[in-house]
Amino acid sequence: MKLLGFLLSLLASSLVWAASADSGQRDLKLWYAQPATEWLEALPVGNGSLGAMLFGGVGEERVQFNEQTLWLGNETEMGSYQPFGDLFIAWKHEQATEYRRELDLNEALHRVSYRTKDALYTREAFSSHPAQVLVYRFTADKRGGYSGTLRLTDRHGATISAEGRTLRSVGKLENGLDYEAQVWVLNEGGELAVVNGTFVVTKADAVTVLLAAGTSFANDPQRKWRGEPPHRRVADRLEIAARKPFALLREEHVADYRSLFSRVALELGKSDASVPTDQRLKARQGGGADAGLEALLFQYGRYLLISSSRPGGLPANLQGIWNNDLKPAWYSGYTANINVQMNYWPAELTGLSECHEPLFKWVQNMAVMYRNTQDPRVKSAKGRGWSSYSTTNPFGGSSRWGVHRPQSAWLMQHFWFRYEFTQDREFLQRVAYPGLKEAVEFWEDRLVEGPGGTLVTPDGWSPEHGPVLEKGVLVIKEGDRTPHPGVSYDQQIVWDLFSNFLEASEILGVDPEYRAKVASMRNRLLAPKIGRWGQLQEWMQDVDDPNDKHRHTSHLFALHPWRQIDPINTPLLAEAARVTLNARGDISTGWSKAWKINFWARLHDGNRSHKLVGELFKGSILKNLFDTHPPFQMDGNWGYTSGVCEMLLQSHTRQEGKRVLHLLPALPDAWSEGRITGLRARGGFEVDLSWEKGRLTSATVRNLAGPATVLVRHGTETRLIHLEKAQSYQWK
Ligand code: FUC
Repeated sequence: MKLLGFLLSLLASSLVWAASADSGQRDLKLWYAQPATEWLEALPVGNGSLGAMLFGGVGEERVQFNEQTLWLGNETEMGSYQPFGDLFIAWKHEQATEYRRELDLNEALHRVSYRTKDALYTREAFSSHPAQVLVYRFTADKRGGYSGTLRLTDRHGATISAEGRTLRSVGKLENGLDYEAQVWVLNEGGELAVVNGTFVVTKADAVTVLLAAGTSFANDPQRKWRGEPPHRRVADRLEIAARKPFALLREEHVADYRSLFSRVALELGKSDASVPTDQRLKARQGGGADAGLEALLFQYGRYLLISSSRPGGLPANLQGIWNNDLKPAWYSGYTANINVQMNYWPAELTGLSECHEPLFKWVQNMAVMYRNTQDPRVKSAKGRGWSSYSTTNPFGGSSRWGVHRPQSAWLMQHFWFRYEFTQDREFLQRVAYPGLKEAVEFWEDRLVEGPGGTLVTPDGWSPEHGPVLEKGVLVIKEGDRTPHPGVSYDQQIVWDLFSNFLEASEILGVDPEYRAKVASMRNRLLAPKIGRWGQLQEWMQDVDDPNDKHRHTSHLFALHPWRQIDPINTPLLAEAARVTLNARGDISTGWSKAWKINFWARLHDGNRSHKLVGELFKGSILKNLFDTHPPFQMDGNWGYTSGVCEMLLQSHTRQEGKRVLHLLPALPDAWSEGRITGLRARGGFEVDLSWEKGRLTSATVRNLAGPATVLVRHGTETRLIHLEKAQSYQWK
C-alpha cells in the first residue's frame, strides 16, 4: 500500500512538473513559492466578465471574485465598481512543503501544488469564457485527502444560503441592481453536508467547485440598463457546466483562450524561469537584467485584456475587472483623458481586435446618454455630437469632475484604429463613420477664429493642470481646469479626428462636399508650436514651465497615440517633443511611465524606452505584476504592452502618401536577441520579426486584407512592396 502511494505520488508529481520542463512554457508563468498574504499578491483569472483573485492558501484558499456589471450608481450618480464576494475554502492541511502556485499564461490556468507528510495536493483553476463559470478543482495522490469547509460571503447584505450542493448569495444594491452568486460543490468520494450555512466536506478524494455570478444589468440605455434577474442565467450555467467532466470544461476553456492568446508570441533573450517571479521582480527592480521577465509582462498585458474584455461585456475599467474595495480609487471607473484609451492600445496591435469591442459598445452607449444632454456644462453648441466628463460609469453617470470636450473625438480614434488594422469596411461604414462624422460636426460647431485666421478650440484644458496667475506670478497648477482657447491637447485631437474622417469618407466615397469643408478646416487648425525653451507648447501661449513634472503629457498626443508628429516627416516638432519629455523626466506614476515608453519608441529611441521599462518595474510593478499608479491601476500594464509593440514595429506614418511599416524602429541594446510573431500593423498586415546581436535577421510581412502597396522600412533602407491578399513578403 505504501509502495503504491509512493508510485502514485511520483506519477502525479511528474505530471505536475511535466509542463514546466518545456522551457518555452516556463517562461510564460508567474510563479511563487508561497501563498499570497495580501490581495495584491493574489493572481487574477477572468473570462471577460467573471474575475477572481486567487490567494493559493494551504489551510484556507480565498477566492475573491468580481463580476463586471456589479456597479453602484446610475445615469446621474457616479457610484463605483463593487466587489462581489469571497469564497473561502478551508482544508485541514498543514505544514506544506514543496509549495508552488503559478499562473500559466499559455493556457490561462492557475495551479497550486504542495506536499504534506502523507500526500501531494494539486489544484487547478480557471474562469471559463465558453462555460461562463469559474472552475476550481482540487486533487491529490491519495484517497480521502480533502476534509474541510466552504463558505460564501458577501459585502452588500445579501442573503446567503446553503442547500443540497449549492451555496447561494442573493442581494440587491441600493440602485436596484439585483445580483446573485452560486457555488456548486461536486465532491468525488467522501461526504458533503450543510452545517450552519456552510458546506462541510469529509474525506473526499477530489472536489470540483463551480462558481457563477451575475446581475440584472443590461448593457443598453434603451432598457434603462436593466434586464432579467440573474437567477435563471446563473443556475443554468452551473447546471450545464456540472454535466461536463472537468477535463472537457478545461479543454474548452483552453481552446477558447488560446484562439486569442496564441496569435502573438514573443521571446526576448534568455532568462531563468526557475526563479520565482517575485524574486525576479526584485532583482529587476535592483537593476538586474531580465529580458524574459519583460516578455512575460508583455504577455501578461494580453492575458489581462483577454480576461477582462470580451464582446458583449463592459470595457475593462481602471482595474480591469478585479476589485476588492467598496470605495475603489477613482471609482474603478472609465477615465477618458488617457486611462481607458490606454487600456485598449494593445488590442489591435497584438491581434486582440475582438477584445476591443466592449469599448465600442460603451462609447455608443455614452453617445446615447450625452447626445441630447441638457447639462449646460457638456451640452454641444448646436445640438450636434456629444462630449462628457473625464470619468464616467457604465450608465453614463459621471463624477462631474473635469468637463472633457474631446471625449468623443479621442474615443472615435479607437474606431478608426479598428478599421485601420482590420480593414473591415463594413465596420467602417456602419459603425465608425457615423460616429466620426458626428464628432466632426461637434467640433465644426465649436471651433472659433484664433490668431492669424487660425481655427482654435475655444475653452479647453490640458489634463490635468493649467496656467493660473497667483499673486501676479504665472504658475502651472495641478488639477486646474480654467478654460483656455487653443490648448494643444484639443487642437491635436481635433486634427486627428478630422484626418481620420477625411480618410474614412474618401475610402467610402461619401460626403465629398463635406470632406472638402473638413479638409479646409483642418488646414486652418492652429498647429503644434515650438516654445521658448525648445519645447512643444502645451498651451497657445508659451507658458510651459521647464520644471513641470506633471504625469500627464497631454500635448504629446500628436506623437503618440496619434501621428501628427514623427521624426521622419516632422523632425523639428519631434525634437521639441524630445525636449518636453526630457524636461518632464522619467519618474512618474505607473501609466505615465508606460506612456513614455510609447513616446520614446515613437522618437526611435529604444534605449530610452527601455530605461522607462526599468523605471516602470522599479516603482510601478507589484508582486503579482499588476501596475500601480499607486494605487493599483491596470492601464499601466496595457500601456506597457503597447510600448513593447511600438519598440518593435510601427505602422502609423506615411511617406509620399504610402503607409510605412517600420521594422524594429526602437530596438534597445538590452534586447539584442529576440523574436516576435503575429504582430499586427495598420493596413491589415501581420508581421514576424527575428533579430540577433541587435540586427534584424528575418522579417515576414503577411497581407491579411486586400491588395496593397506599402513601404517597408528598416534602419535607413526603405523598400516598396506590393502584396495581394494572403501574400507575404520576406525581408532578407
Ligand atoms: C487621471 C489621472 C490620475 C489617475 C486617474 C484615474 O485623473 O490624472 O493620475 O490615473 O485618472
